[in-house]
Amino acid sequence: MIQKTLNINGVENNIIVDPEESLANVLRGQLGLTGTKIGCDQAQCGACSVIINGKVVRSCALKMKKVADNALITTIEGVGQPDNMHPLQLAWVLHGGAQCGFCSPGFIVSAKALLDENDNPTREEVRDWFQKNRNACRCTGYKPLVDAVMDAAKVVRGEMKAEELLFKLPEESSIWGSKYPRPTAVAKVTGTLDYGADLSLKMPNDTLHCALVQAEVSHANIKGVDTSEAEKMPGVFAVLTAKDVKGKNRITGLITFPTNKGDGWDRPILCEDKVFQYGDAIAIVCADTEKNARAAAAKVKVDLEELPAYMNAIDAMAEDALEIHPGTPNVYYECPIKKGDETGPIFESADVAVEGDFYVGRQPHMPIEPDVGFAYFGEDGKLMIHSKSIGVHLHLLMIAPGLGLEPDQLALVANPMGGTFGYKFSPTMEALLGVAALATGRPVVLRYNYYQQQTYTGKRSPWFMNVKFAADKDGTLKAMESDWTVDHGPYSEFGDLLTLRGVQFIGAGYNIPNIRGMGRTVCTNHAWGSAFRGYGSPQSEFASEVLMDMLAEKLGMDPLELRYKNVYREGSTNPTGQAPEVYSLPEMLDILRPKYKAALEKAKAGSNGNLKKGVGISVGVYGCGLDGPDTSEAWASINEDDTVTIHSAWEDHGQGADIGAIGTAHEVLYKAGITPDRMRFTWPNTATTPNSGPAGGSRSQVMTGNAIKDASEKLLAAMDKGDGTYRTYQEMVDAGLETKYVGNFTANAGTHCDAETGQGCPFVVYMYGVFMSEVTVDTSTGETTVDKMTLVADVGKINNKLVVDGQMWGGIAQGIGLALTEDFEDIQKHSTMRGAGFPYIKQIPDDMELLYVETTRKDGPHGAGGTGELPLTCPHAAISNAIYNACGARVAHLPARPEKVLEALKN
Ligand code: MCN
Ligand code: FES
Ligand code: FES
Repeated sequence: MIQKTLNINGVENNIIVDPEESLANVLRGQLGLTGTKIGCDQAQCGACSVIINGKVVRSCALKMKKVADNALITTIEGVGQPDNMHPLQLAWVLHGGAQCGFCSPGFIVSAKALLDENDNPTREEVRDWFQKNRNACRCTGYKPLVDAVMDAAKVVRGEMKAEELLFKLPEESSIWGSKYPRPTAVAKVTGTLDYGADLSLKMPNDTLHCALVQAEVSHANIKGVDTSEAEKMPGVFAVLTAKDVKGKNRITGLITFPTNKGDGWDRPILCEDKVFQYGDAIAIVCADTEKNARAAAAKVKVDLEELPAYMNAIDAMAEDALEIHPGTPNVYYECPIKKGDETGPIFESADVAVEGDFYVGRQPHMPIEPDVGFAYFGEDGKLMIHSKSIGVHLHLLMIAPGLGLEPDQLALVANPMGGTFGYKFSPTMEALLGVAALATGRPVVLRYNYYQQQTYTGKRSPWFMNVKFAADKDGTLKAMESDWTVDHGPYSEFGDLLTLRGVQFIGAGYNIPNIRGMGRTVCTNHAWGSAFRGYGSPQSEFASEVLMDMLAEKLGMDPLELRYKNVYREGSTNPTGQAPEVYSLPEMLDILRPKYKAALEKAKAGSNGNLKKGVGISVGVYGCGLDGPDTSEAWASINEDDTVTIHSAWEDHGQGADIGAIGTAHEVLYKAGITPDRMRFTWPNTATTPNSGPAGGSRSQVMTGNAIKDASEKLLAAMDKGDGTYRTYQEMVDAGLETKYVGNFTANAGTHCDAETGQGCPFVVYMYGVFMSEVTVDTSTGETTVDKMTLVADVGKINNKLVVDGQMWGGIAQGIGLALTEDFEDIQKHSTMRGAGFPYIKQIPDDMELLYVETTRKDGPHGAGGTGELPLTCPHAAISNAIYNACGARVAHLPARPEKVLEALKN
């Protein structure tokens, strides 16, 4: 141990520290300054940025022995406090810079150092700064962060008053459609919002820290587990294996279709006799500190008999491949699509036909916050599990039997989260925490490091697709044939639902009267497939959108005009035979057309030597909801202090459940004079909040929004005195009226798709987008730069413009990553953010244009549709099409890394 004297945020601290400990851990663990976050813990994300003697430093990578005595350190807490915010923090709130907010303290600290050095930076200098300091954001697409720095700089220079950075309430009282900042924004930008790892540092002293013993091979039989050495390690309280699990020791996918050949009970909590994928948990060590737990975990000996590992669907489908789950074929689910007439004869007589093979890869979610959770027993003896769950009620039912608990013996709570992008639609560590708490009777904490985040959470499932179009010579689509194979990793949960997305979204956006096709889900030994923003649409639509361009070329037609001819209009049906609820695509293409023509001209003029410029477009469509008659519940109550609480389990990954709930309710309740600052929301907790369903499938604004609207309308009606005035809480009580109202919604027009034909009305509301990408390809290196992205979007009426803009920018940025760099194919190489191709600021264009067509959705609250997944439906197809337009390289196998572009150029 060494003693250090540090000046932190103007206060001298004399502290005793381990010289090998990181500054980030000392700030957070010893000094309680949890505003400094730890994301990657590998100097790659900037979440831990602090200023030391005027320089930005990533404190996770700085050992205490290297910190100079008397160093002047500024953390986010020293930049500004909630009641005295720095202009950067004000600007972050105003521009919606904090979505999940996990990166915000690091960015703001970094920007503070920039402005201290240069109070008049250009936008490019701001971008260079964040690039140099490795500040990474997964939610915002960076643009609003640069906007915020530019505004804050004006205040620092004295050209703008700080008050101008405060949101002004619109005069007409309604905040619907406005840029009202989300209620959690101030806590996020000041580092005062506690995320899972922050909360776990504040747990009681008898809390145990867990570490996992994980498989380091992808497929094996387990012959024995020897925990004896680990049990003797310092600080160890217990080493738990499958035999310590009281229940079924399985997590179930719950909603498997009857045609699924498995039983849905294929995912162990702790592996018993087999390892199914790299990283599978075999044992849990519970100890006094995380360090001791991890050291002991390394001493557990696992005797394995390695088996052939099937690392992709094609290998797992081979004749001689072993069944990964003995008794269940590796191809365990198939779903056909049959719409209209047989397509064979149509293809034979068609004027034109095109065919292509496509692949969209294993995109990793890469939230900045790695997975984290804790568990303990509540006063009533209930096992409480806090995590990043985005489906608390769903996950409770998925894990309870495995733990041997009745559902009412367990409660799941969602912590504030640093992004999930869908990986938390699957339970990750919840059941492991449950096992540890049940076996030890103590509070337990489990934190994944970034390596575990990458290697042992679900990933986007790779799809291999073959699609064909038949068309008339005027470009009218006549038929489609499709075949798709989904590599879902070893666990079946939601795999069939994902595969069904191929039925629903290959060819979406176009009226294709006749379709035949077949999709299949394949069990493999690579990372298990979990939901990822877009959920099947980025795979499905990549195929049909690149094929549309191939068809346009064959017909000698412009790609935009070919799409214009075929998009949904009155009388059209989508691939599942459902009439679209709105027909906005023609209008959206009309809006894009002049911009597209100008972009083509600009590209032609701008190409120079090896630097070829090109323009590509694509259409994106996705549904809002869980297939069929999706349902949600929410409550509205008036409180003693005359504030209103909206109770729901709308989980907030970072997308904005807080403002989603409040904005939707306020549009009803402002009539009673309730201002948004007098409205509260709830953090999801199965014991105290209603079952609003998971925050996936871009369903919450529509489903939970409708339930909130219903509850709010009932509350408003009860408050209404009938003379234009409204009751207070006390007047409600005096009048004998309830103060809490239950709201419900069921999407009654929704029907499940037929198992034989895929026909049905799976969603009552859809989102529509038209993407345009402008790129430069360096034909000497194969490197692609995205210069500009444009999105014309119809997500119905907009609840909160700040949120929706932010969703679009952030989703497009993930689409650029999907198109060009992101992958998790190579378990070791792709186990870090940088290794997996995380897009930093310079990879994302500053020029991103958003245009909206707000068509009222009759089934959405106040006309709103969903939004979260639209921006990641198909931006990558526009980029691939732009690469072709630039240089003639058709890359249909993503990501389009330079070597693939060069290879395609040769062909
Ligand atoms: N919204 C709006 N107006 C509309 C539609 C939506 O203002 N017409 C707002 C909503 O109020 C909400 C947000 O947009 O704040 C997204 O709403 P919705 O589309 O209903 O989606 P969910 O709330 O169900 O969120 C999930 C969705 C999904 S499925 C993924 S994955 C995803 C996403 O949202 N993960 C995200 N966006 C994300 N954003 C961040 N920052 N982090 C994630 O992990
Ligand atoms: Fe330190 Fe990522 S750079 S946590
Ligand atoms: Fe930047 Fe979520 S707001 S990572």
